[in-house]
Amino acid sequence: MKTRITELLNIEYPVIQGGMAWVATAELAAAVSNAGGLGLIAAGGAPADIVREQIKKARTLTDKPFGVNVMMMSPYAEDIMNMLLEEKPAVVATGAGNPSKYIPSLKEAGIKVIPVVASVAVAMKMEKAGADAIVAEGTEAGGHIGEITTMALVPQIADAVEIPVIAAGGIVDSRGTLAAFALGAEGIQVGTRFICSEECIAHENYKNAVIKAKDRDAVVTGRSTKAPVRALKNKLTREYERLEKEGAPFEEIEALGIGGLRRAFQDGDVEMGSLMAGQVAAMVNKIEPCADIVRDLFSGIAEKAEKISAKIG
Ligand code: TUI
Repeated sequence: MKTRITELLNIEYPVIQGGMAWVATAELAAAVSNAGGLGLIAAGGAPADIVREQIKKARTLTDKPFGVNVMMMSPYAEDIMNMLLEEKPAVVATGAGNPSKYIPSLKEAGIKVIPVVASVAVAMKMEKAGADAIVAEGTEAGGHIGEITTMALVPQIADAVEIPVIAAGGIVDSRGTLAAFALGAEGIQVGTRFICSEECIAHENYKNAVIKAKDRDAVVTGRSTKAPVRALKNKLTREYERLEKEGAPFEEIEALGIGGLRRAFQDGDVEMGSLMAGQVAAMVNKIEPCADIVRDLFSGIAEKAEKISAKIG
């Protein structure tokens, strides 16, 4: 396949692995890059030296380009950006905030910058600030989310910017890939399906929870505190819902979530852990190697497009 994304990133398939905190380690990133996509190490809430170690580890596992996703709300975001200027990964992706002030120095270091956004206005701001591409992430995604669906967001962002657009949120198989291209994207970002890869080191309880999930199980909490997060329904999300309904103080609601990611991904606590996952969790049914996932995401899309074309005349 050849799109502006494969050309920009020097990769075989236009797929980026989502920057999932705790899940997206050096092992997963290297496996996705070795499979011909672009793997990302998620910095999440980790300090810069830990992220640097992950980059060094990934370099022992792959010769292919990979990136680092920086969560802009992290207290370590600035430290991490400074470390990245030294380590120079091929790509820096960002989420949950505005990376504008870091873009000039990243680009000067030869690093490609790809912000994840959930609105047209922010996409335009990122293009102006010098982003190389943009991930348009719909509300179907897991984790911290915006309000607009992938179906509505991707074409609006594709119309509003010149730089290539990567669609994210709700993409789990080659039907989603084809739909993303139909909406004007030139690449896809996939998170949830990679949780259930062999190379992902997340706890097996968490992987099994994704595999067991049904269509309505990936629920949103935190709307009342303006920090909506999509995760699989469990004791934690029910507790959240109760506190939100009672109008509990902001601090009490927030306190509930602290450590939730670690509890899920590291300890395998499927009751009080935050099992972040997208709406397509229901469509992930097995654990398989990243190479099989990447191949399947693009399998037969030309034939599928032809079938549709024949159907609609
Ligand atoms: O960032 C994500 N997904 C995430 S981050 C995360 S860690 C976290 N954990 C608990 C609570 C909150 C965060 C888990 N999942 N996706 C990308 C994304 N970025 N979606 C929306 C945005 C975004 C939001 C605001 C990007 C930019 C922005 O503001 C830009 C501006 O101009 O201020």
